[in-house]
Amino acid sequence: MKITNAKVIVSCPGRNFVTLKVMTDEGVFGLGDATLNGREKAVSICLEEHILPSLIGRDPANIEDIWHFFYKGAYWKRGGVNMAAISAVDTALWDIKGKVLGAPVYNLIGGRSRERIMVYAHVTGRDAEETAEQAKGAAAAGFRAVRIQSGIPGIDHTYGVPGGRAPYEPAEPGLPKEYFWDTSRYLNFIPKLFSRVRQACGDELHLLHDVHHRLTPIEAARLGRELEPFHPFWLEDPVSGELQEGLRLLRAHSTVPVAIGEVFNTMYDYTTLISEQLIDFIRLPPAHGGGITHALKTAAFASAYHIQTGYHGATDISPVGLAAALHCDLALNNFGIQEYMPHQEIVREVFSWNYEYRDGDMHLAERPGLGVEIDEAKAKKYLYRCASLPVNRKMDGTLHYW
Ligand code: CS2
Ligand code: MG
Repeated sequence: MKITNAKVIVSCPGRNFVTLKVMTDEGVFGLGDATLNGREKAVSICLEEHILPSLIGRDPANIEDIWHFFYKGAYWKRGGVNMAAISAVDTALWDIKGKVLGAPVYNLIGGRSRERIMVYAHVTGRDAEETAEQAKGAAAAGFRAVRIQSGIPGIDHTYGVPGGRAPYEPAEPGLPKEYFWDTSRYLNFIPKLFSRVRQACGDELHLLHDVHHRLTPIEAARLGRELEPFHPFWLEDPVSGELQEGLRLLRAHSTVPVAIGEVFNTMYDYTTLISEQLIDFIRLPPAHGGGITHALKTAAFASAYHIQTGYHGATDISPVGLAAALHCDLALNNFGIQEYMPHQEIVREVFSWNYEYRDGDMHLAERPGLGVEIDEAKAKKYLYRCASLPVNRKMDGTLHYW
């Protein structure tokens, strides 16, 4: 069997997605998600100019060898753009293998380890009261885990909290907007938010919170310690993960579980974090972390240290990327939880998929390969639109982490 052709499909049904389609001489084709929010064109050029010419002619069965050809062969290893491109190739090859063997991908990587995949929903409100109401609503709708984000008194705009009632979409039209941030107001408010939500929802609902890299290690330690009485399921990205040793400080002062890695791109970004047991959940999803092949290795490395998966699943991961994560979620013993942020309805015009949300869990139907299709004619109708993630400044204008 040979790869005869491959193409990159850039489409914007409500938001930008980059999808790789790899075709073979036997008519079987595979899909991979190459979306890198705000850097979509960089990945599509990387694929078209630097990767696909060397992919054509290879046997799609040899996934491991092809992975190493593009990883080691690039010389410039790692990096978000290169790894998003490799991830897409790898995912498409697993899709092809599943279709050739007539098996869902999860059956090729160990089979079902569980019946269903617990997900967490995004819950946001303009203040603690509204967030608590929304969390109650999500629990009533069946969610057993919710990520709570809220407007913060004294800060005009808070990440992930939409202005109106429309669902939040990461990336806004045009160039990056600039928002303002105040750590001290944030730190004073978040324990109150948790207290209010616990009061409204009781003890059983799992509560998660995304700090979005904005604290220093000692600030994160304070937050972790103050949130302990509300037993969060996790604190996400409390500190920017480039400083892996920084997490030691948080660990020394708090038992709050920590999730890190949605902006990472290989297992090597995790070496200190995992080997010193400084975190509890890995967030790097197959779509950005070297595809299914490298996700399995990262998860195996984590499992030796009792660390679980909690893959990034915001809407900038396409249905193809989310399906790749769900196959791993079903198969991996050290699965923890999966982020679930439903795509806009319009996305269904371009993609169809085999997963379904029911009662707090995701369920995967038994279909060969990944189980996701793309309608290329429809995809062409939605042209790429420039959209960006915002940037974040402290009140005095200093550029801060976003
Ligand atoms: C967030 C995302 O889902 C999350 O945890 O951090 O909204 C993230 O900011 C975007 O996916 C970035 O592309
Ligand atoms: Mg996050």
